[in-house]
Amino acid sequence: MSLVDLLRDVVGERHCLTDAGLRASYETDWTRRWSGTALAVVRPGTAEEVAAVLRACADAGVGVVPQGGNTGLVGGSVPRGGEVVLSTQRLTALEDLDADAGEVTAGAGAPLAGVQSVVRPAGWDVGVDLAARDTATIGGMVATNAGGVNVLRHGPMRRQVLGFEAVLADGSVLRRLPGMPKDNTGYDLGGLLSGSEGTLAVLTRIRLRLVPLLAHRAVAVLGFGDASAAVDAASRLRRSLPSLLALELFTDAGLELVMRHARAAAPFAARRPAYLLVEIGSDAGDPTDLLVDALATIAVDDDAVAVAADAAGRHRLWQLRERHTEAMNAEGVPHKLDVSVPIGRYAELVDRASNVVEAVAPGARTITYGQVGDGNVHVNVLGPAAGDDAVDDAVLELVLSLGGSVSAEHGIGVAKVRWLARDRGPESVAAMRAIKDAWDPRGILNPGVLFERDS
Ligand code: 2HG
Repeated sequence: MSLVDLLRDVVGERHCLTDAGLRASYETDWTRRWSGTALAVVRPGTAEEVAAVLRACADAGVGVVPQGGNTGLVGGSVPRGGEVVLSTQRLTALEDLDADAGEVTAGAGAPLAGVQSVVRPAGWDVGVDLAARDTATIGGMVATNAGGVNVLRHGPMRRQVLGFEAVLADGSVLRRLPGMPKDNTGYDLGGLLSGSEGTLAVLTRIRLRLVPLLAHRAVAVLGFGDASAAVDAASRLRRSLPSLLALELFTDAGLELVMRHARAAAPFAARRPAYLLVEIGSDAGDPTDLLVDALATIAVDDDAVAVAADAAGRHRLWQLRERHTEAMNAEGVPHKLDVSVPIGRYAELVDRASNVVEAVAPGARTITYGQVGDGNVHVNVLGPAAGDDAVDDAVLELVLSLGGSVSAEHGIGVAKVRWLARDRGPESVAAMRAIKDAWDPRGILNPGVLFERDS
C-alpha cells in the first residue's frame, strides 16, 4: 500500500489532498518567498489520527510539515519538497473554559480570534494578540512562541501555556492537561515545545492561562522627528503608564504604503518621520484621561497627536500599524527580518538598517516597524530577488553587533537556519540538536527547519 493510500485510510479521502489545486494554498507562506511541493496535505481530526499519520510517515521515511493557519513568515510551515503537510485545521475544539481560574483548552487549529470571542464574554482574554488573529492558530502560535503586540504586558505565547497535548514522531502522545499554574514535576515539556517550530512534536491541544479582560481602551498615535525621539517617548511611557498594553513604532515610509494599499487616512495632517502607537487598558472605565495626562509629560508637538477611545477610532489608528504586513505584500515579495535588540539600541537599528541594506543592494527599499516596548523590529526589504540572501545577512550581522537576537517572534524556520549557531553559539545548538535527535531520531518532523537537513 502506498503512503498516500495509508494516509487516506487514516484521515479519510476528503481530508487527504493530493490534487495540485487543492494543495496550493498549503504550499506557499504569507510572504510568497517560501514555497515547495507537498506529497499530500492531510487534515487529521483527532490526536489519534495525528499519531497514525506520523507513524505512517516515519515508516515510509517521509518528512512531515505541521501547519496551522500558515501565517508564518520564515518558511517553517510550508513544504520544502515532497513532505506531507499535516494541517491542524480540523483540531479546533474549545473545551473546559474555567471562568473562575481563567483557563481554557484550545485545539491546536483554533484561530486566535475564535478563542478571543469565546473567553471575552466571560471576562477573560488571551495574553497574546496579533494582527493575523483571524487566521493564526493557537497551536502554530505556541509552536513558534508568537509574541504580538502585548508582550510588554503578558509575555509571549510560551508564558500562556499551562498544559498541552502533543504527538511525538513515533506516534506516542504526551498529555499534560489541564496543567497547573504551579507544576514542579521535572522538565517543562510545554515550555520546550513552545518555539520548537514543529521539529519535536505536533501540538494537538493547549491549555491556556487567560488574562483579565481590560474592556476599556484608549489609543494614541504620536508623530516624532526621528526614531530616537519616538523610542525615548516609549521608554518614558513605560515608566509612567502601568496600564500600558502596546507600544508600536512605524515610519512615514510605512505609513505611506498603508495609506496607499489599505486606503487608510493619515492620523493627523502634519506628517512626521516616525510614529508611536500607544494603547492602554482599564477594567474600570474609560482610561483616556490617564493617557492624555501621560502624553502631556512627553515632548510631542500638539499637531502630531491623535487619541481615540471609541472602538471605531481605535480600530482606525491600529490599522495604520497592523496593515503594514499586507501593504508590504502588495508592493512585492519582501525579505522579512524579524529581530530584537536591547531598547537602548532600537533607534540605532531602525536608522542603520537602510544603510546596511543600501550597501549590499543599492536601490532596495527598507521599511521598519515593530514593538518598541519589547525591542522587536521588523526590518522589511523590497527589491532583492527571493533567493538573494545578501540583505538578510547584512541586517542580521548588524543585529548581532548590537547585541540582539536574529529572531524575535517569528522563529528560525528555514529562513535563518544559517544564523542559529551565530546567534546561540555551537554549544546551545548542539544541546538543541541532542533533544531533536532523542525525540525524533529519524528526523521526520519539519526537516530543514531550525537545523540544516543533513546535519
Ligand atoms: C507584526 O508585528 C508581525 O506586524 C508581522 O509580526 C511583521 O510584517 C512583518 O514583518
